[in-house]
Amino acid sequence: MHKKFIQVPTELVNALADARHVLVFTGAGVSAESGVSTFRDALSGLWARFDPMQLATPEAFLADPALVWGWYEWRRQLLLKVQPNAAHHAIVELAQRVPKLTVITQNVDDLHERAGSRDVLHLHGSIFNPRCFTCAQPYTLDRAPNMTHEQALTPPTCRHCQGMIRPGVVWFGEALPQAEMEAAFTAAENCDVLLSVGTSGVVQPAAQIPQLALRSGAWVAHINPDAMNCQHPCELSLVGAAGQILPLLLPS
Ligand code: BV8
Ligand code: ZN
Repeated sequence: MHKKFIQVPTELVNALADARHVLVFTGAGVSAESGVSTFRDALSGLWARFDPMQLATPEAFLADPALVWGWYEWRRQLLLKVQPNAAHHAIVELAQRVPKLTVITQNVDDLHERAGSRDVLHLHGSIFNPRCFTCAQPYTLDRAPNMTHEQALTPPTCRHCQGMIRPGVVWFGEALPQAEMEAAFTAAENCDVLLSVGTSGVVQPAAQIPQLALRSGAWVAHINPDAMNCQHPCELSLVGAAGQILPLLLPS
């Protein structure tokens, strides 16, 4: 297969070279080349009959704690077996070449941190930080779940109040963490370039971040195998995989 040459628009090359503050906003697509299925990919096995929107809710957890806890433990176990990919590493490299870089992610994995990114803002929490559903006390997961196949798994109980332990993620219908939200919106208002990497831009309120950056005068580049329809003169769509495109954007 001939290697597709991706032409990086000069405006973006120049904007990155002059940028004081770059914001990288990521979704599930940034982890796709690590082998992590994106959020909208069909769920597998036990959960195949569900839409993630139905399972990633407090109601679904209360209705069937083992079904939902099992799904997260299965995902956590898979995450323990994968590595950050070229996209995560390019973001770490970019941070060395610009005065200030902020990473904001919708993902609940820790691949940015494992690649070396620092102070990553998790708008939707982390699959590695469970807490008590009742008293919100953090719970320490002592090891990888020994799941050989997709299965329902009874959640542990809280050592403080015997409540059920839940994943430390933001479910649909739940508020995003206030501090991370505010920091993300402030970064969007103050950045010179926002790279939106691997997100379908469907989930609110996170999806407002690229729009806020555009309105504040930043360049916004969407990096996604799906072309994004750009409405604004400073909005670009770079069509391709994050692991291929991000290394091309690194200022010399
Ligand atoms: C809230 C954690 C209020 C769980 C997640 C306005 C209008 C309509 C609805 C709403 C609205 N405001 C709020 C809502 C409701 C809802 C919502 O947005 N619904 C949508 C779906 C219509 N929002 C909420 O409920 C939010 N809460 O608003 O609360 C409130 C306020 C006060 C008090 C109480 C309540 C909470 C939303 C958070 C939900 N939790 N995750 C978990 O992970 O299990 S969101 C979930 O979707 C993931 O975090 C995921 O990251 C996120 C977004 O999806 P993407 O990251 O974009 O992933 P997706 O699969 O969609 O796309 C992947 C993309 O990658 C694709 O475009 C693909 O082409 C691309 N790609 C593939 N390969 C590559 C690639 N790109 C680059 N390189 C590749 N190799
Ligand atoms: Zn508790």
